[in-house]
Order: sequence, then C-alpha cells, then structure tokens
Amino acid sequence: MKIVAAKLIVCSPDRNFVTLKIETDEGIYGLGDATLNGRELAVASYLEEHVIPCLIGRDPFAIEDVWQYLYRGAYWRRGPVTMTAISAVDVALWDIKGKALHTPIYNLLGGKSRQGVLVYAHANGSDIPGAIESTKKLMAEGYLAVRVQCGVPGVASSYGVPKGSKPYEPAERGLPSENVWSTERYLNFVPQLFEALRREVGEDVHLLHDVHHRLTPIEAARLGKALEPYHLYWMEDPTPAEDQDAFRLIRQHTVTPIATGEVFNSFWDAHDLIRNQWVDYLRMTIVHGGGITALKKAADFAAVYQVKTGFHGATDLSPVTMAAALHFGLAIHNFGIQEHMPHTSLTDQVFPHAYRFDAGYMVPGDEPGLGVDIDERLAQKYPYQRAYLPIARKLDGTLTDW
Ligand code: GCO
Ligand code: MG
Repeated sequence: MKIVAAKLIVCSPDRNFVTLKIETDEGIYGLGDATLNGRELAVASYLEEHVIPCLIGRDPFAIEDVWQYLYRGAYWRRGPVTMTAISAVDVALWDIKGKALHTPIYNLLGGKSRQGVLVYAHANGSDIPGAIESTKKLMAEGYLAVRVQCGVPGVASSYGVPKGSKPYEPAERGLPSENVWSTERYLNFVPQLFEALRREVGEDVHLLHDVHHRLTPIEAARLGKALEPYHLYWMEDPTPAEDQDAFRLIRQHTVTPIATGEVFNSFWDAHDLIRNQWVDYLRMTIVHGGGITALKKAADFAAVYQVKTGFHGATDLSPVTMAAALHFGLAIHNFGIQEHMPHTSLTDQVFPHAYRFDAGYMVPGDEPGLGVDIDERLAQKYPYQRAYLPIARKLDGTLTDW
C-alpha cells in the first residue's frame, strides 16, 4: 500500500478544527486531528508546506518509521506546532492500518483491558449553588466523575466559568479577551466550594478541579492541603510545569493527587515528573504529544512508576482525537480517567463517530480504525474563523497565567 494524497480540511462548526486526511492507492483513507487552539493555521501550513510533500509514496503501515522521519528528520525537534502535525499524521496512519486489517485501533494496541473508559464531565457555576446544581445534573446524566469550576467572588470572569447560558467554551472568536485574576480570593474560596459540594453530593462521586497553571508551588501546596478533607480525584495543573522540579515542593506538602501535562508536547516535558512520582496522572494528549506512537511510549514509562493517564479532552480536541483517546484508554493497563467535554451537535454532525457515552463510561465502538469520519461537504459550509484563548491580568493589571 502507498500514500497517494493528503489534504487538510480546516473548518469551524461552532469552533475551529484542522483535520488531515491521508489517502492510499487502495482507496483506504485515514484521519488525523491537527487542531492547536488559537494557532490552527500554523499547523495547517506546517503540514501543507513541509510534511505532506514528504508523505507521498510512503508505506502507510510503517508508522514508527514515518514518526521518526518527521521527528528526527526535521532536525528541529519538539514544539506544539511540530508535534501536533506529527500527531495528525500518526493517528491517520493508525486509522488506515485498522481499516486495512478490519479491526478497531484498540486491538492494535494490545486489545481491551477493560469494558469502558471512565470519563469526567465539566460542572460550571457562577457561584456555589450554581456549581452544586451543575454537578448534580451531570451525576443524574450518569457521570461518575465531575470536574468543578466556579466563579470566585470579586473576580469578574475567570477560566472555566461560562459568561452566559451556553456551555463553557474557552476559545472566543475575534482577538483575545481579558480575564481578571486574584490568587488571594481564589485560595480563600475554593476550599469552601468543595466543602459545600461534598456536603451536597456525598462522598462517592469523583470530584476534580483545574487550577489551570495559576498558582506558585507554595500556593498550590496550600490549596492541596486545604482540599484534603474533600478527597479530590485530582488537582490539575497546580503550577506551570516548565520547571518540573516545582512539583517536588507541592508533593512534599499534600496528598491531594496531581494531574498535569495538557500543554506538554514531548515525553521529556514529563520525564522528571514521572520518574520522581511527583504527579499521579499524565494529561498529555494524543493530538499535542506526538500521536498514539509517542503516547504509548510515555504511558508505558509512566506505568513503571504507577502514574496513570488522564488525557486532556476539551472541545478543542476534535472527535478524531476523542476516538483515538478512547481506543488508547480501552487498551493500556495504566489508564486512569479521560476528560469528556461534549462537542456541539454541529461538530458531531461534521464528524460522524461510533464512540458513545453510557453510564459514566465511554466506548470507542468496534468499527475498523478510529470509527470517525468527516463530512467534507458540511465542513465546507463552516469556514475557519479567527479565534483565541483569553489572556488574564491580576487586579493591578499585571499579565498572568490564564
Ligand atoms: C481542560 C483544559 C482546557 C484548556 C483548553 C485550551 O482541562 O479541559 O484546561 O479547558 O484550557 O483546552 O485549549
Ligand atoms: Mg486543564
């Protein structure tokens, strides 16, 4: 089999997605997600100008070799744009292989290790009663794990809190909007939120919280400690992770489990975190971390240290990535949990898929390959629209982590 063509489909059915479609001489094609939120066209151009020309004529079954060719062969390694492009090619090739062998990707990764993939949903509220209501609603829908974000009194707008009645979507069309941030108010408030939540929803549901990189290590340690009575499933991205050593300090002070890695694009971003057991869950994703090939190696390394996966699964990861993550999560032994932020029905129409949610778990379905397609005609009706993630400033105007 040979790769004969590859093209990009850039569309915006409620939000932007970049999808790579690789075609073979046997009529089988594969899909890969190449979406990098707020920087979509950089990846599209990287693929179009520098990667696609090198793919034509190659054997789509030689996945490891193609991966090494794109990673080592470029000379310039790593970085979100490069690694998202490599991921898209990698996932498309796994899709092709599964289709050619008439088997779902989870079978190519070792077969089923479990019946379903535990997922967590997002509860959001502008205040504590709103957050409790939103959590209860998700529990009634069958979710066994819920991430809870809430507006902080005295902080006008912040990460994870919807502005109107629509579901929360971080990227906004147009230029970046500005959020405000106060560490002091946040730190005083979050333990109250989880105290109220546990009182209302009981001890059994898994509760999670995303700090979204906004604290220093010692502040994160304080928060982790304060949250211990409410036994969170995890505290996510407590501090920026450029300095992996920062997590040592948090770990010394609290037994609240820690998840990080959604912005990582290389295993090396997580190497110290894993081998020192400074984190419990690795959130690196297939789309930004170099594809199934790269993540399998990272997950296997993590398994040795009893670190589990907890992959990123926000709406900016297309249904193609969601499917890939579900095959992956079904197969590997050290799977922990998978984020599930449902796409809009328009996005689902553009990407018809076999995966489904049932009673707290998701399954990828048993179709060959990924079990996801793209309706190109429909996609064409929704052209790319510039959109950015917000930025954040402290109350005195200093730019800070959003
Ligand atoms: C999460 C994430 C997202 C990101 C978004 C950026 O845990 O789901 O933090 O909400 O902010 O995916 O593109
Ligand atoms: Mg996050």
